[in-house]
Amino acid sequence: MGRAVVTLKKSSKKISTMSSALDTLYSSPLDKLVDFNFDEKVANVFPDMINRSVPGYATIVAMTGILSAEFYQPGTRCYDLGCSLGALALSMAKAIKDDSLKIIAVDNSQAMLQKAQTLINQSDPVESNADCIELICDDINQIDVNNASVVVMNFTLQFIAPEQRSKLLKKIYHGMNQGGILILSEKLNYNDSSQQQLLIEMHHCFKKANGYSDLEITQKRQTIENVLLPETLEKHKTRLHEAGFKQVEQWFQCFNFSSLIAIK
Ligand code: GEK
Repeated sequence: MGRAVVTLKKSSKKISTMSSALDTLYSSPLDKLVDFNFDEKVANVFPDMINRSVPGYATIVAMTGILSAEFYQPGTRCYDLGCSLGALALSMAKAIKDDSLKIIAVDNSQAMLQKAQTLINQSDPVESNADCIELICDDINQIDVNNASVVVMNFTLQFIAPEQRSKLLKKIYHGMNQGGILILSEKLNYNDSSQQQLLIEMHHCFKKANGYSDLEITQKRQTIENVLLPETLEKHKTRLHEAGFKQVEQWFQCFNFSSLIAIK
């Protein structure tokens, strides 16, 4: 099996710096706040950004390896949808012991995938088993999902237009084998306003404890609120059942960040 391939459907663009840096993107007052997007600047600081912003991120990455090894069925595929730098794909590749393992990792940000490819190339081929990862640059609404026993969407569905979410989950369900698992992690919303406010405050405490200033927290919130659209836990559970999943369980929550498993 060859090295992982980046199938870039759009024109390829070179990343100037590949090292993971400290996220200071919102540390100075910005004249104009534009909607958050996963460009080269974000890709360059992404590991720092997600670890300091998403409570429990490292735990979810590690547990995804454990769950995927448990639910993987030999001869099937694993998918990491909205893979960013491929952290979940790498966690699965390391945990699943099968020479015929194939992991399809999809993202529509070229900047993210260029950096993911570099990280894969830099990883130890024996220990990481990263050769089994195929990177695809595409919209997850457009790709086919086939013969899957493990599908991961780690904080990706929240960026998909709400009216497209059911269709996407139904497609995933139909592309999975019986007994397969979908691991879905999302930021949550609450219908009760005091609960919503409390959970948001706790999340902001977490970010401040990780070194983000009030200015950084406010500017990031203003740029992301039009593109990251969280929903309630109940909404996610209902939609997963409607897609056909027979068992849906919340296995993790830290503040307003949660992860669910859905079994076909
Ligand atoms: C991780 N899972 O490290 N098609 C493909 N990719 C998309 C789409 C789409 N329609 N919309 C957004 N993305 C990763 C973290 S980040 C979450 C996932 C966050 C991609 C987008 O380019 C980005 O890389 C990813 O989804 C969301 O666990 O930053 O909060």
